[in-house]
Amino acid sequence: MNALLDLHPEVADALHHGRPVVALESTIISHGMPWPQNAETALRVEAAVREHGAVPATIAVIDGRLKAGLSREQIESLAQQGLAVPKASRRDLPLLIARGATGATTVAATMIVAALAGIRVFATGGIGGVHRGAETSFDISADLQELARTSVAVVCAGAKAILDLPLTLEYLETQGVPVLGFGTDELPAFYSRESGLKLPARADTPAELAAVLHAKWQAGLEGGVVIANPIAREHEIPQPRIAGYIAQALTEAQAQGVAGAAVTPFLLARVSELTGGASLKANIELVLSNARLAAQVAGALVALHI
Ligand code: PSU
Ligand code: MN
Repeated sequence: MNALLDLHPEVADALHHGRPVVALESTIISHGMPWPQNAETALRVEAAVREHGAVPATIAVIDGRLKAGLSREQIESLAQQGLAVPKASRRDLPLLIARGATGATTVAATMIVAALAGIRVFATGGIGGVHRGAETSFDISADLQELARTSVAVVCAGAKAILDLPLTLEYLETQGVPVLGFGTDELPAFYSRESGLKLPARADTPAELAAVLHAKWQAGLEGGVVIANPIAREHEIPQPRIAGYIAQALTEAQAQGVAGAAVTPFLLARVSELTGGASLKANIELVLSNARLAAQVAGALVALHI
C-alpha cells in the first residue's frame, strides 16, 4: 500500500474481503454546497451507499495524508470550513502532502486516491469539463485528463450546462473515455435529464455497466469511464428554466475576472443563489441517486471478479 495513504478501517476491511466500496469526493462538500446542507448531504450519501450494499469511502487530504474513508467529525469539519479548505486537483496534491496541509479533492484527485486504494467505482454530482469559451481561456477541467488515465468509473448526472457540453463529449471521445448513459440515449445535463446530445452507448442495469468496466480493464485499456445517470424526472429543473440563470452567472464571472480553479465554485454558488435554492435541492437528489447506482455497480463488479 502507498505510504501516504490512510484507509479507514471499515474500508480496508471491505477491500481486503473483496466487498464493494464506493469512493466519494470532498470538493462537492467544501465548495459545491453551502453549510449545513453540505454536511447533511455528505452523510446522507454515505448512508445511501450503505443501504445499497457497499461501504462508502469519502476522500480528502487531511494534514498531508491521503484519506480513503473519513470519520463523521472529519466530514463535518470539511463542511463547516467550506471555502477555507483549498480545492485540490491533481496539480495540488504534491504541495498539500509536502506541507502537511488539508484539501478537498475534486473528481480528478478523488480518482487518483481511489485508484491508489484499489477502489474502482466513484459517485459524485457532475464532472468538470470543457468550459464555454475554452478556445480562448484554455479552461478544460483536469477531470477529463484524469478520466483518460486513471481506471475508476465515475457515476455522475452528466455535466452542468455551465460547461460546453458538446466540446466536453468531443474531448472525452479523443481521450478514449467511454460515456455510458444509464437508461438513456442522451447526455444528461445535471439539473435536467436532457441535453439534446446523443451518447454512443447506453446500459439499462448495473450488471451491464459492470460488464463494460470489467471488459475495459481486462483488455488492458487503462482509464476511467463516465456513467451518466439522469436526475429523476420529479426532481429535474428543465433546461429552459435554468438556462437564463446559467447565462447570468457566466456573464458575472467574466465581468468579475473570475479565473482558474475559482470558476466552477463561483458558477455553482451563483446558479444556486439565482434559483433560490431550487438547484441545491435538485443537486442533493441527484447525488443521492448517483450514490445508490454506484453502490449497485460496485456490487456487480465485485461479483464478476469471483
Ligand atoms: N460539478 C458539479 N459540482 C461540483 C463540481 C463539479 O456539479 O462540486 C466540482 C467537482 O469537484 C469537480 C470540480 O471535480 O468541481 C471541477 O473543477 P474544475 O472545473 O476547476 O476542474
Ligand atoms: Mn478550470
